[in-house]
Amino acid sequence: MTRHVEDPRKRLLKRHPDNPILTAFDWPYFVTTVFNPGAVRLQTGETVLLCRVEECSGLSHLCAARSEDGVTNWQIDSQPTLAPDVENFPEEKWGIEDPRIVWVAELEKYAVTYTCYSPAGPGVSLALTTDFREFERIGHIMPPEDKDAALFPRRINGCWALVHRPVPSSGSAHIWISLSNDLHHWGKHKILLKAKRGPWWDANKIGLCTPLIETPEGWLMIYHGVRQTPAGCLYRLGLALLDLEDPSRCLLRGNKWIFGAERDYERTGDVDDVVFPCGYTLQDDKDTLNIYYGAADTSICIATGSISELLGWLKLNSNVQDADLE
Ligand code: BMA
Repeated sequence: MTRHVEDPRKRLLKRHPDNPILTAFDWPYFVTTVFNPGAVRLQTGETVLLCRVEECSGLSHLCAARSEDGVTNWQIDSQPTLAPDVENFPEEKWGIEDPRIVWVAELEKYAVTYTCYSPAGPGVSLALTTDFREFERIGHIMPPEDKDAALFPRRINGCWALVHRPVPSSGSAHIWISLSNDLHHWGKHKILLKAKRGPWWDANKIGLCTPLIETPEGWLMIYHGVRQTPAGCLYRLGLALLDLEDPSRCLLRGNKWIFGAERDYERTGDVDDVVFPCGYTLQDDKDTLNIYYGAADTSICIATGSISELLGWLKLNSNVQDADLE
């Protein structure tokens, strides 16, 4: 179908023509689906994706895929790169999912936050690595039900900070921020962004997508909203801007979603109508983002966007009251 009027969001995120860039058919061992990858660009310029891989059991592990240009010629590990370690970490009994990766200069390590899943429910775990071959597990840092977590890349006012999404036994699932002195013990829990109510695209349940993007104007946050409909859930993406020195303060919140399932590979799959980014890399111009996302819980895709355009759009399409509006 073709629209007669131009989309006022002007396609802020542009899909790569080669999407999906990775599917289960590319894997060197037999898997069901690959999706929701964390992403990072190494000093060498190489892109590493830590992909969520679902096995035929239904359980997931993480597997690294490496590429020089971040789009083609992926070298995929011949076996799981980070598999559940159930003996030492029983919270991983039902698998590990949806990693977010951040380079932490102070530690000279990458911090990988991921969902640990067990009969107790999904929680948040943290592991550190330098090379995506060996991992040092910090372990289970947020108990169930909690997911969609990323660490900030540096301490803020002396504390490590984590964005995450606990699910209460009743009511809406908001995005929270928590602080720590040592990465193990977390406190000062505070709601950062509330799920709205009623017909809003980001009503009832929201969650962080990629790690926060540091800009001179604040931390740019891409988050997902889960719209419940009689036909199922619609996962869509929106933007918010957090204060640089106090990221629990939301400065701007977009009043429309900017990206949703539209192409066949996003609309149809194991879970229809899902776009779910967990990672981004920055191109050499320091403005263009490669956003890596899972499509329909089945494959891996890229969309590109300009940080300055995203910020420009956010300024025109939000107001301060929206940041708090339920
Ligand atoms: C969320 C997460 C994601 C998944 C999405 C859609 O709750 O579990 O891993 O992509 O649901 O199924």
